Amino acid sequence: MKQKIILALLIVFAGFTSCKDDAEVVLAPVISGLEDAYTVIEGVKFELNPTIENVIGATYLWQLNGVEVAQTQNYVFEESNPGEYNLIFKVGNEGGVDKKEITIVVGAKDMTIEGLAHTLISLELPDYIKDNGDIEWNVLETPSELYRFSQMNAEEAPLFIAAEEGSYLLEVSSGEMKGVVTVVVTKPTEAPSAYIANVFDYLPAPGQFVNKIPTYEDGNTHEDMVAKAAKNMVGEKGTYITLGGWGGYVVFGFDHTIVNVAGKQDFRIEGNGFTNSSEPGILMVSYDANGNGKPDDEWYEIYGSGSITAENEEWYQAALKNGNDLKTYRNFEMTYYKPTDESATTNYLRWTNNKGEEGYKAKRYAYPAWIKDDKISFEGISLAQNGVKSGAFAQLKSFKYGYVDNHANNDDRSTFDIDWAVDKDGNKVDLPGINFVKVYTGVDQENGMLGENSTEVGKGSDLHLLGTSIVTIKE
Ligand SMILES: [Ca+2]
Ligand SMILES: [Ca+2]
Ligand SMILES: [Ca+2]
Repeated sequence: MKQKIILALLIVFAGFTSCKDDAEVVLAPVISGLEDAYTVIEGVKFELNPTIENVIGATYLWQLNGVEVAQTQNYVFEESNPGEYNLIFKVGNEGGVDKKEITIVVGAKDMTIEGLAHTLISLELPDYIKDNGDIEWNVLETPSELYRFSQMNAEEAPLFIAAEEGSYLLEVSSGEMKGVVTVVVTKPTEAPSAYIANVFDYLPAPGQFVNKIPTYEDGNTHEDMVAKAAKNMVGEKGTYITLGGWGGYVVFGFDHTIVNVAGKQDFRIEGNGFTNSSEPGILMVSYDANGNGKPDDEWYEIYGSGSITAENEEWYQAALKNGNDLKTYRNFEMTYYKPTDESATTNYLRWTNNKGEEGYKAKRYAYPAWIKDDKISFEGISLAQNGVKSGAFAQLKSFKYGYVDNHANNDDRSTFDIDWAVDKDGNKVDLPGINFVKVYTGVDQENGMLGENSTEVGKGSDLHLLGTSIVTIKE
């Protein structure tokens, strides 16, 4: 019996030593079946099932962000905080150790943002992504094409707006991290008006119909005249007012944001233009970026066909022969002086401009009677002179597109695409929509009996609210 035990011990010992001697044959474990990176959704269990070769005598270790979390072959990952996680899996035995490092990105569950139709909606970035770089947005699915996703304010939050109710699905991503943002757009309790709702300011430059359309009455203040302009222009039955000569302007707005639908004209502004009676007014537009309901935000110019040059207009050669000044002055300034002598028959109303020119306007050009200042100055763009003599009269030729009072009211070219807007450096901008419009007379020209080129501005409307679909005009 004793011998047997000794023998057994010897065998065990021999076996032990032979194990030692055969160390090369105990192979180190090898991990496979794991990716370098995974993306998962917050709060969702995710099981990692690695395949291990050479498991004899193996021990397992999982570390999440440097902290041991398991000693099993499989590991179930679950995190409720979106972000990036570092997971290390180690398997070891006498033969050695294998190690796999994995990045797991936890994305947020779908996020919902609610807002009203015809109203700007700020898309606040989800917390898990807001400090990341390379943020990208995609519009996945929309119930209507009447919407705009705008990167205008992207550093803080992109802007979204829709003209129709429904759920608009967007995707936001930063590298591997992705989330779905659903914008739920509901109807406002009070239906917005499709037409101009407010006139904020009105200052015509001297002109034939100044003090007449609208009518000035003794004692009227500037505020009174702005209210009279509003009385004409606001609503479905809006009619026009005159802006007088070059630079005269009106500022008005809508009770909602007109959506800048991609590839579509967005709004119409009426005047009293018709063929050979075009008195183009330049448009500036803005949206209520600071949300105070007032037009005190950055203005953007609507780039029309003649905003840089009139060379592409059909009447260019005829106007050249007529002796017109066909330059576009991008930084034009003009000052009109209040007449001091109403009995004067000549040298009645003095004007100067920043081209070094000066002169007098005849008595039929009236200075706005409610303005007490002895001069008024305007600055902006001066378009090529479009009036061409024809017999005893002049034909006021139309620019191709992009101006008020330039084509008949029912012509599609009396409508505008907000995507024509450019910033002060001439760069295209991604406006989500507009709340406010400024129109000013764009041509400085007198046309004999017809008088000065003076823009008339009337009713304005939101094409999308009216259900009018006009594809963006190219020429
Ligand atoms: Ca548009
Ligand atoms: Ca504002
Ligand atoms: Ca007109």
